[in-house]
Amino acid sequence: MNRRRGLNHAETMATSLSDCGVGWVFGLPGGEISAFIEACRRADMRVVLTGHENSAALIAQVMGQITGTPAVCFATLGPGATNLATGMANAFLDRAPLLAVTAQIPHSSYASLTHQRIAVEKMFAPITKRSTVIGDRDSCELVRECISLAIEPRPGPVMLVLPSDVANQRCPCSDGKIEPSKKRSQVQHEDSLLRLRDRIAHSERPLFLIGLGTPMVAASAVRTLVETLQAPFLVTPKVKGILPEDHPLFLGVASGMAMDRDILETIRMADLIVGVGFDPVEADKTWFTETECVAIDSVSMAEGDYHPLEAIGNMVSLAGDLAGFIEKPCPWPDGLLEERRQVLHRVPRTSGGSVSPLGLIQGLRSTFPRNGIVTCDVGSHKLLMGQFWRSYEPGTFFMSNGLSGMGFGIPAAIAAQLVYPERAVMSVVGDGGMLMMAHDLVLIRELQLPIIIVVLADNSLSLIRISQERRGYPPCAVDFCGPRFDTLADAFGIRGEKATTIAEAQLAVERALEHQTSLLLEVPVDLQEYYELV
Ligand SMILES: Cc1ncc(C[n+]2csc(CCOP(=O)(O)OP(=O)(O)O)c2C)c(N)n1
Repeated sequence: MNRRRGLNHAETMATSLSDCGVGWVFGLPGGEISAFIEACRRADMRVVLTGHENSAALIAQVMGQITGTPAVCFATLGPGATNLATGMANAFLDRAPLLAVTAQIPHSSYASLTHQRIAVEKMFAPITKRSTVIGDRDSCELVRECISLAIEPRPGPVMLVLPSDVANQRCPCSDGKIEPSKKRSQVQHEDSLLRLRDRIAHSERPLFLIGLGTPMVAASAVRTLVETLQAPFLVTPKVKGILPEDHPLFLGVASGMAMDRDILETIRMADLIVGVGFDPVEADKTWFTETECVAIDSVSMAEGDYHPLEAIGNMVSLAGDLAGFIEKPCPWPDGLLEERRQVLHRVPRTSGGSVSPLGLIQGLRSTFPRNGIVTCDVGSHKLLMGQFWRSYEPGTFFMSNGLSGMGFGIPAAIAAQLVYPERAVMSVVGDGGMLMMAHDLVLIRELQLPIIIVVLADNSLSLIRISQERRGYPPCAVDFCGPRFDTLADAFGIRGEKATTIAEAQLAVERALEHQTSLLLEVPVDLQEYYELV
């Protein structure tokens, strides 16, 4: 007896999601999505209200990234769906597994009703791996297919559009037992791996570039590969911590972070880039047109101007096999290695009335546990966090870098804290990003999450201010008079503090860590330092 017989589409979707291990559903409802919400509630999933659909999409995708099982975000039709767009685009370009469900006006009145009618499935097609309307087939099969699609490389978002009348209609049910869909078999190409090995053997100064396609489980195999060749490595921001950044072969963080000119010079000094899960979606410059590249990855990354000699397959086996094929190490000269390491060394600015952002980041790092999880938002502070925050373990650093969308930092911290209630979680954000996502404070309080948010307050969208000035324009529409973030936090029922020195900031963070309480810490920073570092 098929236990799904007689269920409607909403119930079938919810049951299938739950059967696939989906435990969390985030969103902001409208009346038309009610049947789906009720079905999720009955299927024992946690249904969580967010203050904006973008937060729902961001929380769910970071949760999916950490756990490997997609979480769900939902929205109502029309404006609810359009509000999901930035979060979905973020999942698309940051390669994060995510399943979204939006309502749609009833199928029966679609042709006649124009109020709130947006062709949601078409709107989301370019920013999802698949975008489709529920109704003409078994929703259980469809949900399972979509979950597999969201997870398989490159991971990404899938959109399911549920017309409100279809939600309550009986779902056609395939009689046979539905097996969980199998992952595609990973074919390993030994020939390409050997060609790649030969190319590495002919190189004099290879440089590893480890990117977001490297799964956490491959960390140890990748470390063996790097240490076997004894060549230095760069990481991209989205995979910070995959190898410890106090490793003697670590030469910095590539892809548009602070000190990018120095990183590009390091890249130019190499005669071969060995990409490991490197995805050019993180590169804001096309240095790969001038430098020869080889790469291992789970899917081909060849696109645009990036055409490396690739070996495609399971990343753990590829890294392990390649390490086994390497006949002799190829280290860089000691002096050069040291010089490239030193070039990134920067001393925080001491002049200026307010706190140095770099000094603050270094101070926070020394206070925060080695395995603590940190997220950041988008802006000047992100470029410093990417380069100067030291990460030591896989999965301990999160930023938006494919889309680079403001608003990412706090939802990402919420996801991390929900997955790891016992671990220290901190989000470092600009004041612009904080204001954009202030509604998330409601959720932090509601779920009693001991997240520490540090706001680098400079009363400016500083990255854009700098960009305008570098283009020869006076600053326009970038400066603002921010609120007192400590009192804002109080208004939300969260502890708020203001620190005017690095030592005060460290003390506040230490206290919050000790008492495991949430904290919104405002630190007025000196934006002049950004002009020197970004
Ligand atoms: C949603 C979105 N809108 C606009 C931008 C363009 N943008 C990039 S950084 C930035 C400024 C962020 O300001 P703030 O949060 O104060 O951080 P800061 O630059 O001062 O560190 C803006 C507007 C963006 N990336 N994402």
